Amino acid sequence: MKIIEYLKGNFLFFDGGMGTLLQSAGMPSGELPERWCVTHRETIVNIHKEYVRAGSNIITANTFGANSLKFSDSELDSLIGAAISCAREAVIGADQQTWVALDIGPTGKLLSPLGTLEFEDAVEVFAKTVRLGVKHGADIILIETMNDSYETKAALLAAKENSSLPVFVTCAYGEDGKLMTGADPLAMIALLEGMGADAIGVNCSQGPKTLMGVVEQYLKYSSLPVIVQPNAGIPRSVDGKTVFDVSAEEFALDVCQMLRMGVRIAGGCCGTTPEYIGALVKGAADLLPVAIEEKNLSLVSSYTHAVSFGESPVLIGERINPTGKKLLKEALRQRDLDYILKEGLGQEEAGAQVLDVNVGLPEIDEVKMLTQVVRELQAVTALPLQIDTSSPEAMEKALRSYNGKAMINSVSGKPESMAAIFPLVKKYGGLCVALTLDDDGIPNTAEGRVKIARRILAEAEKYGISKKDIIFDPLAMTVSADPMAARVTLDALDKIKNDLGCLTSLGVSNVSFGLPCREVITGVFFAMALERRLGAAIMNPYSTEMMKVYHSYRALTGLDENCGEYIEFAPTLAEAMPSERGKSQKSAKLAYDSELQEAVVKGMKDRAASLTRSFISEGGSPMDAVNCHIIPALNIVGEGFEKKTVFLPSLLMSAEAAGRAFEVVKEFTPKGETKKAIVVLATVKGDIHDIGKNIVKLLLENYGYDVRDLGRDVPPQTIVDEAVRLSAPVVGLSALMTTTVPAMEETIKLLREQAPTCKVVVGGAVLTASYASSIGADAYASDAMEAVRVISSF
Ligand code: B1M
Repeated sequence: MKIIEYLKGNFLFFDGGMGTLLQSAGMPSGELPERWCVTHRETIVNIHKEYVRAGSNIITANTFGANSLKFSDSELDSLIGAAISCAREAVIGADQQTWVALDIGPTGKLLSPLGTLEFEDAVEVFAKTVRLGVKHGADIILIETMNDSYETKAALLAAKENSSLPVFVTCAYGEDGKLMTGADPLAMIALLEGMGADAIGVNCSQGPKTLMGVVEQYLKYSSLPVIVQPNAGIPRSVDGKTVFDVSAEEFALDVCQMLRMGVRIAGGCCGTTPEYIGALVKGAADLLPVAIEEKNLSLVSSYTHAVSFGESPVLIGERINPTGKKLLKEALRQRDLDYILKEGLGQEEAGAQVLDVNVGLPEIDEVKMLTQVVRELQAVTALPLQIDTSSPEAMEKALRSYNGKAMINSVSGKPESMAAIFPLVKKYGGLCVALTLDDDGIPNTAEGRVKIARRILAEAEKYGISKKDIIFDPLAMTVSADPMAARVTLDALDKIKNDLGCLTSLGVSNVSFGLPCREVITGVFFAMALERRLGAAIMNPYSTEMMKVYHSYRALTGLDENCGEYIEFAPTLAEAMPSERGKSQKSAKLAYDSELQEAVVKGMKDRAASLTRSFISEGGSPMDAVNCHIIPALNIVGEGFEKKTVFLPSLLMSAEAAGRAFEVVKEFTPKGETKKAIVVLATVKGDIHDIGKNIVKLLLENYGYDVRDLGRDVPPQTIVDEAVRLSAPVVGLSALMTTTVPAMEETIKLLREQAPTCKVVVGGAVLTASYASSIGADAYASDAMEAVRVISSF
């Protein structure tokens, strides 16, 4: 029986951990486990057999790290072939139905712009593994332990483009219930369901109890079979051995509870053994699978979160669209991306929940520009994007690069439009805006528009696109040209909602074209549309009239609990009492002391560099740019990161923006003339923070020191060797994390043994003077200037 058929009426059991068992079988640390499929075939087959005996239906081939970044093409071929044949051999004669899964884990590299691996290169890395999995006869593909939404998308895309096998996807969530790069469960559900995964869920992470909250969310929001494969608790190191806290019985009890709640596929991850899977299968013997319900959620998502349509109206910022916007047109011609990013961030601050992105101008290469703008925007804002283009080629490229499930603007009732856009919706996922117009134009009756909507729905169904992923725009026409225009659109909204049971969206601003005081008419039209349960409005979030309507509507319809958001919004209005207006100005001013600080916090690289240049050109000192703007900005993101309001991607983007600003500071800081002593400088082993160290370097050079910068993550012995080789009188060490201070201590110990005359100065946010002396440093410097003073005093 095909696995998807089997799943309809049964639980499926995966196997458990492989790594722990290989270690107990004597695999030395540092060895790539996939090689054991060839070098220790019998061991691998026996482990698989034990899982088969324990009751596993799915045997996971030992291919977790089998990718072309680690192995040559020919070795990859033979390892994947061997791994699948080991699993295949093990399932011969099994009592239960079994399938062999090609296992795909993360590449271990961050994708650009956070890291160095380009999205399309990641797709190709996964594609090679998938093609070999298909060649060697895998039954299903398991993409697992994913901790970044973008990489997960690359892997799923590769699986879909290179095979027709069922694809299961599981992600590893942290204690905060999010992926390492910030995605919450709903964001992943939107992305993975949109792209057509067959089953989704969680693996690895911590023990089953800690994962309960994440599992509940999967069960509540996903319409697919949910998978759970937890670790046997959190790994700890005892006497050099990794141990896990959750016993097989406890594990089975908790995972069986998840099966009762609705989980369909279960197994184990790190620390689990055949004993755990045996206990789980036994515990589930009397349980019946819970029926899987269609949740009918209309979702779009970004790399952090999803926006759900239907309950509360969604505001889609319309400002990134060159129509009628001179400055934006000019910015597009000049490729001034900062202008566009600012427009995006401004709308986010003003309250938009999704950003429309349209860069269509006849004189620019739209395919290239749209993809670039999407990639840059999604690096600085967490808002989902609505990709708005009439070019199917530009749409496809942008959807491919998009990190989430996008809104697709748009398809129409024209056959060629549906033929071009629906395959993209099916392949990449998306909430598709459908315009009620066709080859005969826009009907001037509500019935005519609804007729087109029906046709669009029927055609979408042929592609396997469900109506929850279509949102109709019955088109707001200009009331000054046709007095009945607004009426017809509003009637069409009603009918689409009530007769077809579909969502609606409107670009509301067009209604007032050609009239004075447009915002007044647009605002009232918006209110009338909301009353007809408009699902989303493409609108100007800077418009006070529109925001007044939006907040009042939510307060009046019970969508704004205790009118909390309205109360927060009211003081920003001109009609607010003078005392309240004061408050509004304060809140409108936001938390940033300067534009440069804001640019670094928001990760706007070019802008951070150009603002630093202006700051210094206008008389500010380079070190003031660092101390008064760049460092405070990094402190803001650092605090946010600690409080979990800022995620790793934003932290990286801010660090990059700080780096670019710092490059400008360097340009304006001439090196000192006289060569003083050599200073060997490094960030210690395990620590990749180097912004502070680079500032120390800059100032030391400025004061004439001959700095030999060894970079970051530098092993203790390398630092010592260099100090000895250069007979350096001073070594400077930087460490930013509590976990890397021991490496600093270790370096100092080695220096004392091998370069006893060398003085050591240490610094970094986690250190204090007393701690520095406790680890044997000669001196501590709280900042770069202090480092210069201390070194001069040696
Ligand atoms: Co990370 N990070 N980070 N980070 N990061 C911190 C340090 C953290 C405090 C954030 C937080 O949680 N609040 C936290 C450490 C917690 C702890 O251990 N107490 C942290 C973490 C946890 C992490 C990761 C583990 C996150 C993850 O992956 N889950 C990861 C670690 C990777 C690793 O190192 N193995 C990570 C990664 C990163 C980025 C890559 C994204 C980026 C670094 C980019 C880069 O450096 N190229 C980054 C950043 C930017 C930060 C924060 C926000 C800012 C650090 C910074 O550059 N400050 C930071 C939070 C914070 O500090 N507010 C944070 C500005 C810099 C000028 O200050 O380096 O202190 P600082 O240098 C000062 C002084 O300390 C002194 O002079 C400098 C100038 O005045 N000084 C010296 C420094 N070295 C000196 C040496 C001297 C003398 C003076 O003599 C030789």
